[in-house]
Amino acid sequence: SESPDARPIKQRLLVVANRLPVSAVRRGEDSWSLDISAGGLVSALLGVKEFEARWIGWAGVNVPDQSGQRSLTKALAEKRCIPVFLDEEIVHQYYNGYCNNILWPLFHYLGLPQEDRLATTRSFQSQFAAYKKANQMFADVVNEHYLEGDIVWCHDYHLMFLPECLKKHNSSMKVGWFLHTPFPSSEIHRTLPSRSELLKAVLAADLVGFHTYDYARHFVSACTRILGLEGTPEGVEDQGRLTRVAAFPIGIDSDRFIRALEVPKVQDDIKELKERFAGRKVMLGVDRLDMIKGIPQKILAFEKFLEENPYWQDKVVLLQIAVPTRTDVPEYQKLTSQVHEIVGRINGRFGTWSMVPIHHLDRSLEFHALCALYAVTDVALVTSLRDGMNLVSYEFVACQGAKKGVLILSEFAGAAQSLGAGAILVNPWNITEVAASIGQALNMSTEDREKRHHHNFHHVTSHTAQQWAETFVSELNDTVIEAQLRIKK
Ligand code: ADQ
Repeated sequence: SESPDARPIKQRLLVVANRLPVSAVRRGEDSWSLDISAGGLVSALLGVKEFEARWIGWAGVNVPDQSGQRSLTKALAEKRCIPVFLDEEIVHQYYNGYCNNILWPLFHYLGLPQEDRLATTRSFQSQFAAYKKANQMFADVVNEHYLEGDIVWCHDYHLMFLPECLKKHNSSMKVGWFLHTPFPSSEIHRTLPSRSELLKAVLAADLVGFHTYDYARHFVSACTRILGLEGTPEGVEDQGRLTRVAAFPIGIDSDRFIRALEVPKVQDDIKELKERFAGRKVMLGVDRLDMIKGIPQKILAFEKFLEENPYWQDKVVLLQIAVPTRTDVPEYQKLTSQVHEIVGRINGRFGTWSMVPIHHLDRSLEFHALCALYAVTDVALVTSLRDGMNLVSYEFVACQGAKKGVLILSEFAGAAQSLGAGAILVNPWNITEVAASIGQALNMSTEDREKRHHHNFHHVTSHTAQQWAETFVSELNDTVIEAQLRIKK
């Protein structure tokens, strides 16, 4: 779609995220296989038709040699992806260290164990230095590929420094930043030694977006209380310059899920699953195996429900699918064995020779298999302790056109603000309450289920990922134009 003089016809959108939407695996000296991940962000941006999107990010591999870097860059160019090369030491300090050991738990209100907390305090400065250095490396790649008029959209907690790096180099660049996790209360944020630097760096953007109004409000409070700036209904003002701050709740590509249910293989899977679990209600949990997802709490609540409701003991099954993440980190290994231990105990306690109450899989499911599972589920259990949005709840609703099952949803997931009226909202820390809500869901009248489902289905199909991306990008365009008009006046 480029004109003969090589200037793009459509406005270009440079999407900068820590990870590219493809994973590269080296097959030979100069040969690469590229695995495209069809995540929410990818399909969201495929739907943004009036912009030509390019991706900038890390491909997830260490490529120390020049020739490998050249061949990977070439292979990725065909997918409209531009790599940022990070070496092992940077990945260790920036990604594993500052991003995942400090920002991730903090933004989700999770404390670290005492010994980790002390170790983290000691390594804080070097990790923060690596974080800034990595952000500058992303900025260098953006600057190299930027053409005047491009829009630059930075994503997530990995790249909070990026807006400042970009604006320092070129103050007329249109820069937006979106956070996929919660932004915590300012009282939590102010415990970060680098609290002010991070806030100032984000404020360099023209538009700053969050999933919910609450996260946006927390961010504005942090800027007013920690930096002493002025919060306005529009955003944050610093000596006459406004950074617009707003909520842009993400969605999913709901059509993709609805269409998948028509695929013959999916229909076969649905039939098979229905036969396998005939006579039992199916409950489902689908999560990355992360502390924030509240998986042990969910399983303990299910145990309590079985304990208090002997009638249901052989009439309900919980399928918990947990994709392992960060398997090299001791905390995550501990979580895995904890979950295995609880599942084993409950299955030993309530199982028989012919059935067990919990099927737990430590793996990722392929898209079509996941859709079939969503479709046969009677009750979905999303019990995140904190979650920016939680797309699993949206995907479940999209696949429930026939069944109209019930969603039990944590009040600490961003999704509670959009699907709250249709779901049963719970406090995931309160196992008694979650157990009671399982009973309520299983016994719910058809009329009530349908009413709740329609509410949620309408929301999920009318607030899609494509609309989310379009709204953010066009607001970013408008924000910049308004700011220019203000300066002219
Ligand atoms: P995540 O924490 O990854 O995302 P979520 O929003 O639920 O959480 O998205 C997970 C995605 O992975 C879903 O598309 C789901 O289908 C898929 N997935 C999860 N488990 C799977 C399994 N076992 N097999 C196959 N697929 C699986 C972060 C934030 C969220 C925010 C999103 C988007 O933490 O709060 O909603 O980004 O902004």
